[in-house]
Amino acid sequence: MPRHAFFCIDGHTCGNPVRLVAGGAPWLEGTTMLERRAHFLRDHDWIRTGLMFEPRGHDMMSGAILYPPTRPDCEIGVLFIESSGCLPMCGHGTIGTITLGVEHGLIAPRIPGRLSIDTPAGKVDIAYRQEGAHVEEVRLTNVPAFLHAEGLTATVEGLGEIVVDVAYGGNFYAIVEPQRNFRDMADFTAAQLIALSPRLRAALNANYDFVHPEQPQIRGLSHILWTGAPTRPDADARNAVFYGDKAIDRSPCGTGTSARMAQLVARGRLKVGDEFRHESIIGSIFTGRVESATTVAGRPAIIPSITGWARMTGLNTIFIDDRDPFAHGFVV
Ligand code: PYC
Repeated sequence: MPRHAFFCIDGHTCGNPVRLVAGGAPWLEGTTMLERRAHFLRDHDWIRTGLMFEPRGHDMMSGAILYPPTRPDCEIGVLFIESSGCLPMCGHGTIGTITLGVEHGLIAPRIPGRLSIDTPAGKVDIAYRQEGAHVEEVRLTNVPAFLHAEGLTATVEGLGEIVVDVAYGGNFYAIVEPQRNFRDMADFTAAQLIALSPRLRAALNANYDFVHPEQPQIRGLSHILWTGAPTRPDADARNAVFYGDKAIDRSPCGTGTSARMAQLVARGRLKVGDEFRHESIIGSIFTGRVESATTVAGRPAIIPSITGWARMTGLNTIFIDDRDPFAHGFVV
């Protein structure tokens, strides 16, 4: 059959899309989700590009595929698929996946409202609040987050010299705080941030190494987190997270908020037990919390949690037809 069908549940988490693939995904080999991710990227990446890019998706498209877990302490395995690749971990993707998966009976926790998921980045604990048929809120307790490097510099055409800290929260983030050549994300349009971000990311990746000290398969700076003052009285800070080639996260970014909290703890601006309410570019909020302190390869780290909500937008049977010249998607 030249036509492949994928049964998807579409939704969004605080504004950023989540396409949960509920049927049609391939079997993957591997004893960890990181190994399965490598198999998917090697042999099946056309499914990601076909479902994420135009004409079936768009620049911001993001989703997940459910698998049996590879570890006994998790109920379900999750492979994240995005326009940017297969992220080790995705916060908004997790909140959307749990919401859509539980509401449709694809995820059945042993204890109502609680489960653990097996992600390429590691085990992530979930607590969710369900009212009737609907999941109202999801809290994820993330993999350890840590400040990886401080005060890295890069020269960015259009901005000049920029100094960043790089922190890990499931992906590596360059965090751009107020400085001589950057005041606040509010001074830029989304299009301007999309133009500047790849230059900053390329300059940092060219000059520095970003490798997880315990999981060397997780490497490379993928995301830029531009900071700003909140516009909502109930938020502590605002951010615009750039990912992929043209995407600005519409949600407050779960792994980005985790990385930001790790950086703020390392800098003495947050402590264990503190909450951090992060506002997105469109005004939606994730509530972060510094749950506890830990270490990663001997360096200080935190266990962050992120709370947010998601809503379903529709059921979507998507065809990828081998005869279609745009079967595997395109980027303009
Ligand atoms: O919520 O972790 C996140 C995320 C990463 C990229 C887009 N969203």
